[in-house]
Formats: sequence, structure tokens, C-alpha cells
Amino acid sequence: MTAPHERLRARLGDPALYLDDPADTARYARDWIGKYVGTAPLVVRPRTTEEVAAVLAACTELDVPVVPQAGNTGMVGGGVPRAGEVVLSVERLNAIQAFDEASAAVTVQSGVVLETLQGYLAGRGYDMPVDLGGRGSCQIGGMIATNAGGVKVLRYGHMREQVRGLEVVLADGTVVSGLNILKKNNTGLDLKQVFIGSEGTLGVITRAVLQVQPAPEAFQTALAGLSSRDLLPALLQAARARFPRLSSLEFVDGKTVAYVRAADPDLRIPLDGDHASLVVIEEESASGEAAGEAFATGLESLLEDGLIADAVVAGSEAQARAIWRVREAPTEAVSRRGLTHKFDVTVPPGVIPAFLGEMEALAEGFAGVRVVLFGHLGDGNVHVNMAQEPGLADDDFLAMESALADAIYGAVHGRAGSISAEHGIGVMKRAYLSLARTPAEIALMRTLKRTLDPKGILNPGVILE
Ligand code: FAD
Ligand code: 2HG
Ligand code: ZN
Repeated sequence: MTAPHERLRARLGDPALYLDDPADTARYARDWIGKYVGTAPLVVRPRTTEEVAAVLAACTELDVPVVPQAGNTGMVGGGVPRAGEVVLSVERLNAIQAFDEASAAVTVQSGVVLETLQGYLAGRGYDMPVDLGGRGSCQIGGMIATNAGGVKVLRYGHMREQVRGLEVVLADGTVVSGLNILKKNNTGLDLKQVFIGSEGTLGVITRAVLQVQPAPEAFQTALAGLSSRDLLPALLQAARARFPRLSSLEFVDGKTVAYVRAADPDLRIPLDGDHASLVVIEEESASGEAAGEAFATGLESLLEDGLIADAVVAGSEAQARAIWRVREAPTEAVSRRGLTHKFDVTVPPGVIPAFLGEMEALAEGFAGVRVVLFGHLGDGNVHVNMAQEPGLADDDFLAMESALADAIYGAVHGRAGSISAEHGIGVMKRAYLSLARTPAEIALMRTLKRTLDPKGILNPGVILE
């Protein structure tokens, strides 16, 4: 019997539709961290929705399992083949098709890179309400399929809140076109919600209508240092109250700053001294001096109340970028040094200080592992990286994942948190889904999966074991 990918290749015919040389396909079979590595004997790269439909119809007919992939920046192993599945990359569906300014909405194909869309919108005085460190590679389809969050969730929400309409191709090739552009359209079941966050298990997203925001006239950006991380919850409350257009509130733990500095001696920290925690505070504002003064007054009140020990305000875009570098550097530092287990969790903001201590204590039980802590303070979202230190063999490090996961998710569950704040479930967290969802919810997920994809060809093993 021929292998599934060979059956599909024979059916597709046109070699312009796929890659099958291992030198070309290798990059689709490995995630960007290097933790999830499979083989991709065939990578199909459709150029239109109709081609996606034809490919999926053939996959269902021929029993060929498929892994949908966009920018391949995902962190839970959901976009990488695990057992030689065919990869369906949407990277050539990369057109920005329409911008309706009166509706404040843009229609895009799912392979559009976030940064490309941001540039397009900036040229028209608009802004994409979701932003994240992977902006140069991640694509809109992947962001919708993972319901990505990022650094502006506290003001604008996740991807889910930005999607007005979707076009999705089901496993049997049916095109479900729901490219709604209206803000209000309350007409029965909101079907797009089933696909947002479904991580490629229920359909392939081919196009989306996204709502966008008028670009703010200016941003006020500060880096603040805290004398104790016990102050983080109170700082969150105060920042919300004092900065009415607060758009980001992000933290990097003090010990993580020291670790990143050691890993990247070129990194410039724009604030002198050592601090228990560094926090990026960003507010959207009008242009002009008055807005800057109001922001400075807010910061002064935080200093007077003892919530922050010191702060520096960006006086230019370059300085703002330098502040954001401090927040984005840990992800790069960790991956430069080796492998990492990424635990993206939420806890109620009030327990963040205790939770950070708990993670440090827990890491001490794992020799050769370094705990790296940072995240989105405004959302209670902590990125616990358990990173490989030099000297620990890859296999030994990878074998620690389930013991680490048991301990960390146990702690998260005990504090009424969530095992996935924004990265999704993928293959990494599927064994722990029952910590986050009730048996009835999981049963309903299985029913939906069976209904939409009866042969189980779409991303088998992702979300549900
Ligand atoms: P991929 O990795 O290609 O795919 C992700 C999942 O979606 C897979 O399960 C895949 O099968 C599925 N999928 C992909 N395309 C489609 C499609 N068209 N139809 C159906 N299913 C599809 N995430 C956050 O939420 N917040 C952050 O702040 C954040 N910061 C990041 C910073 C860096 C430096 C990096 C590298 C990543 C970061 N991420 C963050 C991870 C995040 O999940 C991704 O960047 C993004 O959401 C995934 O987009 P992608 O195009 O790379 O998707
Ligand atoms: C971020 O917020 C991303 O920077 C990446 O979600 C998190 O590297 C990580 O663990
Ligand atoms: Zn994040």
C-alpha cells in the first residue's frame, strides 16, 4: 500500500502546489524552538481557497492526515507534523484584500504576516489591536487558530475580539464562507467562534475580516523598577486607575533580567540599579506636551505611593523600542541557550507574587533547569520558562517535561488559574485538558470534532488525545 503522502501527491498532479524535497520541507517539520521535530514528506502550499478545498477533499477521500501551518511560531507543538502527516501551509495565501475605513475593518487571507498587516494599516492611520513578539513571522491564520493574545490584551482583548468574519474550509472540502464585516449581526449561532482557538483541528482558516483601531496619536512608554514583587498586584490596580488609556502592563522578574543580561551582554537596560521586578507601562495618548505631563504625573503618584522605586520614560520611538527590548529579550535569551519547556499560565493577579516564589522553589528540584519568569501582568499571565542549562543533555531535559508539568499545572489549578493563557493546548498540554475543562465540555469538543471531521484527518492528536 502506498504511503498517504504519496497518494495525495499523485492526486494533486501539479508540482507547483507542493514541496517534497527534504531540503525544502525540513523547516516545516521543526518548530522554532527546536523542541518539536518531525518529518514532513510533503508540504502542500495552496494559493487560493479553491485549492485548499480541493486538497482537503482529497485528504478526506484518501485518508491523508494533515497539519495546517501558518508562520510556525506556535509554542505548544500544534503546527508541526508528528507522524509524517502532510503539512498544509497557508503562507502563499498572503494578500490583504480590502480595507473598509468606514467599517474600520480589513479583509485578509490567512497567510498574511502580522507585521505586514501592521505596516499596511499604519500607512492608513490604523492599528492592529493584537501585537506580539513573533510579529515578523506569525500569520493571521495561526493567530486566529490559537486565539493569540500578546501585549495589548488588557485594552483590546485577544484575536477572538478582533474577528468579525471568517472563511473556513472543512475537512471534506466544504467552504464555509462567513466573511461578515458588520459590527452587529446577531443572526443565530456565531459559527466563527468554533474555529477561533481550534488550533487546526476543525477546519483550515483561509480568510478573515478583522476589526482595526484608529492609530493613537502617540504612546507614552515607561520602564519602572519595583523594590519587591509583592507590589505587583497593587501596581496593577493603581496603573489601571491612573492611566485611563493603559494599553500594556508587562513584567520581567529581576532574576530573569540578570539571567538575560548574562546571556546577552549587549542588551541595554535603560534603568539603573537592580530591581525585584521591571515593569513596562504603556499608555495610548494624544500628541503634545500635556499628554506627556499627565503620564509623568501618573508615574510620580506611583513613586509617592511606594509602588515603584524608579522609572524612566521614553523620550523617542528609539527609546520606547529599547524599553520593549527588555521585555522581549527573555524569549530570545532562553532559546539561544538551549531548549525550554514553556508553561504559559494565568493565575489571579493577586497571587502572582506567591506563585512566582512557588515556581522558583519548584525549579530547585530539577537539576540543570533554570526558571525564567516574565509575562503580561495586566492579564495575570505568567510565562514560566523552565530552560535547559548547559551541561544537561537534550534527552534528559526533554524527559523532565511531564514531572514539571504535573507540578506546575497542579500549582496553577490549586490557585484557580488556567494551564493555557494564550498559547493554546497543542500537543504539549492535551493530557492536562481536564484540569481546565469539565468532562461535559470535553465530550462536546469530541462531538464537534467527529461531526466536522469524521475521519479525523485534521491535526490528529492536537487538543484532544
Ligand atoms: P503556527 O505556529 O503556524 O500554527 C499554530 C496553530 O494554528 C497550529 O495548531 C496550526 O495547526 C494552526 N493553524 C495555523 N494556521 C492555520 C489555519 N490557517 N487554519 C487553521 N489552523 C491553523 N502568542 C501569544 O498569544 N502572545 C504572545 O505574546 C506571543 N508572543 C510570541 C513571541 C515570539 C517571539 C514567538 C516566536 C511566538 C509568540 N507567540 C505568542 C506564540 C503564538 O502562538 C504565535 O506567534 C501565533 O499565534 C501563531 O501564529 P503562527 O502563524 O506562527 O501559527
Ligand atoms: C511573550 O509574551 C510570548 O513574550 C512568549 O508569549 C512567551 O517565550 C515565552 O515563553
Ligand atoms: Zn505572552
